[in-house]
Amino acid sequence: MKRNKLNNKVAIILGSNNDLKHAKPCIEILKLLKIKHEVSIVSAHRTPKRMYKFAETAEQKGFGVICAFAGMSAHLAGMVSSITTLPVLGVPVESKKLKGLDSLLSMVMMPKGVPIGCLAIDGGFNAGLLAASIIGNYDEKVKSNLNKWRRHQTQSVKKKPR
Ligand code: RP5
Repeated sequence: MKRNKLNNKVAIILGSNNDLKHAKPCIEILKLLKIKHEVSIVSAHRTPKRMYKFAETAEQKGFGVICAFAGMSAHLAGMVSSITTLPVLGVPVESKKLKGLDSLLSMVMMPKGVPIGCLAIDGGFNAGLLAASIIGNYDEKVKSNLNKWRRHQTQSVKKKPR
């Protein structure tokens, strides 16, 4: 697919409106690092045609990374990755009955050939940081913001507990 601009936007897709609260930490760090992002609800099983269209057009819309939040039988990240070669970061959402173990196993055990990067259960903050690392490879401003954030984190760790 022909790229006509720098793909420096992050797409955050949610399997359900109920996943929004789990994606908040991801949105927070992307905002802090000044990374362009768009959030939308894209369900693999409830809106399969929307999911297909989203994945098929994500690259030409300028996205460089997709962060997919889903819970339970969480096939969203894998399905989207089967349609695009953009990096897809799956965030397993904590579910009520199995506490997110169902979501985690649905994502992390992708069969050979169609990979996703799987974060921890409710690992949205790290998904945002990882998205920044990927985009920082070709966007100097993002790289510099990420390095600054890392330095600040290191400096904020006290030597003595209180
Ligand atoms: C998935 O099923 C969503 O990602 C959500 O985490 C889970 C439950 O969805 P709701 O019934 O809460 O909309 O599709």
